[in-house]
Amino acid sequence: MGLFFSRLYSIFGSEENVRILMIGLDNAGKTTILYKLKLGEVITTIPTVGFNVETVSYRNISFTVWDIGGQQTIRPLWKYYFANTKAIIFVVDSNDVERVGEARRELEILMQDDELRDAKLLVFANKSDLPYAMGVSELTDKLGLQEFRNREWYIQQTCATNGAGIYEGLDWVAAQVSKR
Ligand code: G3D
Ligand code: MG
Repeated sequence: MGLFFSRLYSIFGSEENVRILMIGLDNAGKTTILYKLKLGEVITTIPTVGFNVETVSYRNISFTVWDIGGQQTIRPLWKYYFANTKAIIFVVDSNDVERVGEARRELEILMQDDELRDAKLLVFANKSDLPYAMGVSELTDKLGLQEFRNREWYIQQTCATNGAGIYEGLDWVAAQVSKR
């Protein structure tokens, strides 16, 4: 069992249904990250056509993953996953200059959701190993992170394929949620 889950359990053990959501455009690297974490068995559910949800659970804590972007019709379903969300991990492909605007719009919509108002925001600037990957300051700017003034947020460079940066980011999440 991952250290991350044990830390969360020591913080939220007595609460019901604690959630961490990992979201981003398709191809950002979410599924790769999920398996890299080796948290346990990944369960894939398809609540409706075109909406795949991957979940790893440990006691009352679940780590839930799905793709966003270009699917307005299923957006109303998201809210079923928003209750008790402690943190959102937004994964972006640092190498995809063409879709960073789309990623920003999706992130803005997410951050406006009332259910998520207290959730911490961790951004994984993934695929940082690729030669033309945007750096943290460029992505901070392109994603408009400075505009989230009432939110605790942090951006971490990652490479999901070799695991670099993932635990540093999760440590930030665990430290933030323990401050509540
Ligand atoms: P998603 O779940 O967000 O849709 P995936 O994304 O985890 O399926 O990853 C999409 C593709 O990007 C995969 O390649 C995966 O190996 C690759 N990828 C993920 N993270 C990184 C990274 O940090 N660096 C590099 N170079 N590639 C990464 P394939 O070829 O399997 O589609
Ligand atoms: Mg995936």
